[in-house]
Amino acid sequence: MTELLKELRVSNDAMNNPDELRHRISEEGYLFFKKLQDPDKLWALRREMLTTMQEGGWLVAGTDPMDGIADISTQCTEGDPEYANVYHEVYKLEAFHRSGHWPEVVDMVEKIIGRTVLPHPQKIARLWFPKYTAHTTPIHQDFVHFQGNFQTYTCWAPVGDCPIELGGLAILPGSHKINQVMEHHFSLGAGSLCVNTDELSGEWHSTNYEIGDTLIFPALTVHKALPNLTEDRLRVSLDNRYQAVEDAIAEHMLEPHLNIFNALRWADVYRNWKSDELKYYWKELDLTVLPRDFSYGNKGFEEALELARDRDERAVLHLNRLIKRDSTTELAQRAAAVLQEVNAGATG
Ligand SMILES: O=C(O)CCC(=O)C(=O)O
Ligand SMILES: [Fe+2]
Repeated sequence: MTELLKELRVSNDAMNNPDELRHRISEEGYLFFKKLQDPDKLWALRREMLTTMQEGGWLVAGTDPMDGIADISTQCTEGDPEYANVYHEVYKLEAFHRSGHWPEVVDMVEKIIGRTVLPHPQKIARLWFPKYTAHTTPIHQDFVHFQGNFQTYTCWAPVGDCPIELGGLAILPGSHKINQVMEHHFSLGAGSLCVNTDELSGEWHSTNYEIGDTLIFPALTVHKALPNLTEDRLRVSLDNRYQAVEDAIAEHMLEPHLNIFNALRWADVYRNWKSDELKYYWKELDLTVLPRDFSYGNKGFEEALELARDRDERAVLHLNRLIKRDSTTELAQRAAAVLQEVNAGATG
C-alpha cells in the first residue's frame, strides 16, 4: 500500500520574509519548516504525554514510554469512550496546552496572517495506534470541522520523529485554490468526513518528519494522514489551530476537544495546573463567536445510515461506535433501528 509521495517544500529560507511566506502559502496552500519548534521542549512533552498513555494502559508495560510501543489489544480511536478516557488525561497536561502558545509557532502564524493571532482554546493531539489503518484520517478540508473563517491555520507537528511509515500528514498543494468548501462524505477516521478522490487532482506531498518540523496550512487545503504501518508504534502529534483575533471563531473551538460525550470542562482540564496564566485566556478578548454548523456532520451521518442498510462494514462499525458511546441520543436510536433492520434482514 505504498504510494508515490513528493517531498514537501521547505520554507526555512523565507522564515524572516513575511511577503514571501504569504506568497508561498497563497500559491501552494502550505508552509513547511524544519525544526520550527524546539526539539528539547517537544521531547519533554513527548515524555509527559506517553507516560500518561502508559498509565492509561496503552503502552506495553515495562517499556520506555519515549519509545511509544503500543499494546495493540487496547486499540481505539476518536469516537470510542476508551479513547476519550486516556486522551482526556493527556488533555489535562498543562505542558500540552502550553505548547499551543510557544512563540516560535505563534510568531510564525503572525507573520503569515499579518495580524494579532489567537491560538484556539481547543488544542488537539492525535494519538494513533498501529495496525489500525481503517481509522486513518481521511482526505478532507479542515473547515468542515473547525469552521469560523477560512483564514484559520492548522499547525501540524509530530511529537517525536515521524517517518512516512508512522503515518504523518500529507497535503495536496494548491488544493485550497478552489476557494470553497468541497462536498464531504461519510468516512471512518478522525472527523468521519472525506472528499472523494475523483474530485481531486495533483500529487500528494509529505516527508519523513523529524521532531520540531511543522506544517502550517489554511482551512481549505486538502490533506489526509498516511496510514500508521509500523508494527507497534503509536503516532503522537499536535494539530493546533490559529487565527486572527478579530476574525470569527466557531463556538465549539472554545471548548475542550472531544468533550461532547463526557462533558469534560475546562475546570477539569485545569485541576492540576501550576500556573493560572493560560487558564481561560480568551475570555477577556472581544471575540466574534459563531454557532457551530452541524450540517456537514449530519450529512455524513445520513450517508452512514444509507451505507449500513447496504451492509457497508465501515458504516456498521461507525454506527455501533456511536451507539456504544451513548445509546440514548436521537442519532444513536436511529442508528440502532437501522442496524436492527439489517440484522433482521440477514437472519429472516
Ligand atoms: O493527524 C491526523 O491524523 C489528522 C490531522 C489533521 O487532519 C489536521 O491536523 O487537521
Ligand atoms: Fe485536518
